[in-house]
Amino acid sequence: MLTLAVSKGRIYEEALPLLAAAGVRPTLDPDKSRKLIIPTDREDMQLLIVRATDVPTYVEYGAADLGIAGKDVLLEYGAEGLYEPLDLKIARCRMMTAARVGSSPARRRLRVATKYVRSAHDYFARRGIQADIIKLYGSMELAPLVGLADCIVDLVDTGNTLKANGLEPRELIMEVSSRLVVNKASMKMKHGAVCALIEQLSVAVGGEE
Ligand code: PRT
Ligand code: MG
Repeated sequence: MLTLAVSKGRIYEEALPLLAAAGVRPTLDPDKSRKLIIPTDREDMQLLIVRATDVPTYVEYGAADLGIAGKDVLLEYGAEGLYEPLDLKIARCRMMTAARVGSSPARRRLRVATKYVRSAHDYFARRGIQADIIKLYGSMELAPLVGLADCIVDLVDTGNTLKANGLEPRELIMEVSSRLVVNKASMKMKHGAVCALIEQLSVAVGGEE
């Protein structure tokens, strides 16, 4: 049995066609069912519905053989304990800094609010900028409006969320997409099945990997 951990929402929606091309079709809709273990029409494969940020945990500990997670999540988690064999090129967005429209650079030590503490820290350190990183769990856009921070680091897709809150994107930190991750022991113990799936997904993505 192969188990794949995936989050509901945009990653799940965009992964469905790729999984279907690899012959994996869920037999339940996780939005209509309360079940967290979703069978598929492949008897040797099931899906686990978990929070996006929990995907690496399930895979590293072997509770799932495989997973699909955003590069943003993998960098925060520290993915040394996982293989990352394939860029699925789905759920794409950009990790960016953003600040109030027209605001000038802070004259004191920069304060940055984000849920991406590690990526933000690395980004400002690489650029030689001293910054205090303030960890938030959501509604980051609020922080610059109420003086909690000078800027934020967040994911941007259409830019509508920033705009609606009087913020503008500033610097691009990285392009983000979702990756297939594999448990290290599963890669050895279930080598044939895991590699066959990687190959099928790779063809579906249309990449040369
Ligand atoms: O939402 P929930 O709290 O359940 O969990 P989650 O936010 O971790 O999951 P989900 O499904 O929202 O995001 C899963 C993954 O999708 C992320 O880890 C990213 O890799 C990827 N992704 C792609 C995005 C976006 N695009 C995105 N736009 N994740 C979040 N957003 C958010 C962004 O944080 C901001 O709040 O959408 C808003 C910006 O969108 P625009 O279009 O207004 O710019
Ligand atoms: Mg979300």
